[in-house]
Amino acid sequence: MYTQAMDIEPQSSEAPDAPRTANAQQLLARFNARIDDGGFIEAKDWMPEHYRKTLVRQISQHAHSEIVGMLPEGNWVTRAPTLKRKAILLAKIQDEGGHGLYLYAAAETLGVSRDALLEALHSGRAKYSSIFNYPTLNWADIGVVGWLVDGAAIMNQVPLCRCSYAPYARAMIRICREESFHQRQGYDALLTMMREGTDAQRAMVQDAVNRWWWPCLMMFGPPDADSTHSEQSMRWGIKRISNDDLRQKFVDATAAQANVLGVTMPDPDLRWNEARGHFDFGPIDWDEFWRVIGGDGPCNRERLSTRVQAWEDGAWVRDAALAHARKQAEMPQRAA
Ligand code: FAQ
Repeated sequence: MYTQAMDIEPQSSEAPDAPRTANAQQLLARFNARIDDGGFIEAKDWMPEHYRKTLVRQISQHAHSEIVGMLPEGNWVTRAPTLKRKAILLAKIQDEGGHGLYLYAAAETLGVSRDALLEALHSGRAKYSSIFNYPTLNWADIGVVGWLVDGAAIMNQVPLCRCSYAPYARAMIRICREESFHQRQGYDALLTMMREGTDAQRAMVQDAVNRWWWPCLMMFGPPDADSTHSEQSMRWGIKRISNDDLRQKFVDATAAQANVLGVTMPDPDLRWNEARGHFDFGPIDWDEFWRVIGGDGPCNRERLSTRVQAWEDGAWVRDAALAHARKQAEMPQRAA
């Protein structure tokens, strides 16, 4: 059920991945040379079909993650503790919606329609980030989503600003700037609770960290040895840093921030390893990860049904926009 074999027509029957003609060989050689030089591929350039499908899969999953990612935070708009926090949260959620739009637009440059992408999400064929299948139980969860979830997202997304597919790379530049604000506002909210809050509020922060830490480490994807797409995506310059290396960078960065905050990560094995120059950390429960991305996480069904409901509720807007476009198209004919 949860696979993403996008049903996309090949771009050109004359240019399959395994080049059969001299012309196709030339196109592939030019594409490979540009990738090897660290150059960018634009939407109008020839590309192997597998490269295009890989990008559609990754970019659309990323777009879906942004819009599904609005849901756990949306629950807290009416319950934010102050006007300032409410205004920040509203702005952040709006940014995530914007990120979804940039990314759907980037995916569309690869010749797939937004309707097809959304249909794949709504039918359960498309994936979105595992992290958004966990619930936000208290206000500290919103701070932790900013600090750790956005923090993990930035770690993964900064290298994507150099992705070989230029429309994706360009979208990522703006997204990363905004994610950096998101991470800071989360950390700031937690710092306020830890420094100015009550013991009960400090306990809420620790509880939220305990629940989110391991799922955040899973955001980077399976270990390199079990990653289906990494090798090819790295060869093509879509991914620049491997899942495990990004996870390690994230652990190193956040372990130090946890000390300043005064919280403890729920991992007895987390400690600095002088010889490696990195933090060691304990084993990740990969069974949980595969269960969640297979559709059986704590909130998968709720998240998907909320998105489907939003799509159905918006039908009248799409109908009205189409009716308006038809009317506009008929106008010159009427005048004639
Ligand atoms: N969740 O071979 P790999 C955000 C799947 S945005 C679900 O290693 P790949 C902003 C993977 O698709 C967060 N599925 O895959 C925000 C594949 O299955 P498939 C989203 C996952 O593509 C913050 C299979 O496992 N960011 O948070 C996950 O080379 C706060 C094998 O894996 C992006 O999407 C996962 N965590 O590497 C919004 C960044 N990991 O497709 C609101 C762009 C793996 O064959 C509030 N994406 N899978 O059926 C990427 O960098 C990559 O796609 C990875 C996975 C690193 C996620």
